[in-house]
Amino acid sequence: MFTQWVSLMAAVFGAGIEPPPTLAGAGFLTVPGERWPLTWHDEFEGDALDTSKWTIGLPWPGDDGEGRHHNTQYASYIMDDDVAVRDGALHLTTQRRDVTAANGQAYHFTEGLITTHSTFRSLFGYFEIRAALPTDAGPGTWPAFWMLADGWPPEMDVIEYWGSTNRIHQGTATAKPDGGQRWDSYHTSDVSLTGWHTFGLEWGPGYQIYHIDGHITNAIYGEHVPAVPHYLLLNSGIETARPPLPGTAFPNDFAVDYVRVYERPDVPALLNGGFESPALAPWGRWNSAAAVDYNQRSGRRALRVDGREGDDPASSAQQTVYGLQPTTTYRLAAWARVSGAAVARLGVKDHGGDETRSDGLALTDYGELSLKFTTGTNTTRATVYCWAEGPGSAFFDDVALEVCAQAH
Ligand SMILES: [Ca+2]
Repeated sequence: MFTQWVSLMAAVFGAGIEPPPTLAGAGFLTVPGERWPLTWHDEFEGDALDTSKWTIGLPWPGDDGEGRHHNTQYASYIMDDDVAVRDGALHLTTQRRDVTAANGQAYHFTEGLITTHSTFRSLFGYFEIRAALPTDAGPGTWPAFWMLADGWPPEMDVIEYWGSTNRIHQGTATAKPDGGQRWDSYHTSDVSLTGWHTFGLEWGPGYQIYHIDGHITNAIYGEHVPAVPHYLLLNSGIETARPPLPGTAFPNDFAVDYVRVYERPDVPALLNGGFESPALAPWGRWNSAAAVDYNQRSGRRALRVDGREGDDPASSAQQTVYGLQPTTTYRLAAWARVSGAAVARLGVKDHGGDETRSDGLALTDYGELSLKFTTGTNTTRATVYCWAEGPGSAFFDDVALEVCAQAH
């Protein structure tokens, strides 16, 4: 079935089609797609794996000592002949067959696994594959597109699929400060995964946003988000815990039409500055702060914060921006308007310098507030906030942070 699909897709899209040089038009990114250049990709044309890009086998010894078997979670042994390029796609196969490792351990299933461990790593970016999962094969399959750094964790799973439960995972494992691992995961068995789909990850300073077909599935924010280069892995696999049944179809294919990596433009990672996300994230919310669908300056929503009223405390929204350059001056700007006698206040703190504010008075229509601040010599973050002083409400929209100049 997949061979037919792939042949059809290759006829339609393959045969030397160049990938888009940018992500222009991709509306799901936090930075306009025009600004994301294609930096690394494999379209899997031709009839052989491009060994300038990929290496077969684990980049660590594994429990067989030769990088051909991960650990006891896997029932499959990695074989070169489970990796093939044909009809415009990569095919990572699993097979039911008996093989014996050099250390004498016998396995009853095989898989394909390739990595860019020795050839390519990226810090941040947008990573996407277009792939067909073996959804018709039955229980036991465990294909994945994932990313690792040296050591574990971190691990990022752009797509991980278990045939036993038709379940997927997209998410990131990181080390907890006090030991152990933290997983920021999205799991579902409720999406149709038959045929071809794109699976993507946007990754920048302090955030990661996972996608299926351009729809956000999992957004992770915070200082724990990895900030070291990662390499790519693709594998078909067989799991030990829920092994194949007699009816599981072999061989089966994890087919990958392409792998594309776009470089994230080096701009501050202030996110959701237009407050278009109803959940406000990654803005933290204090008291009655909310994304509202009126009084917006652009798009569909604005932020509303309320000043102190009687016993009700003032509300505010704040966001910590990671990945800034130390000793660098930034300009923070926002558009604000007020109702009642409220004062709209835009501010920045925790950036290694004095807390700085800009107040907006009597803004019956939207006006711009702005300020400049300089990060400290060892500070790569800043916390930005919007709040209201006095009775009434303030509305904020189109908050923006940009680098001004290197301080001298
Ligand atoms: Ca807006």
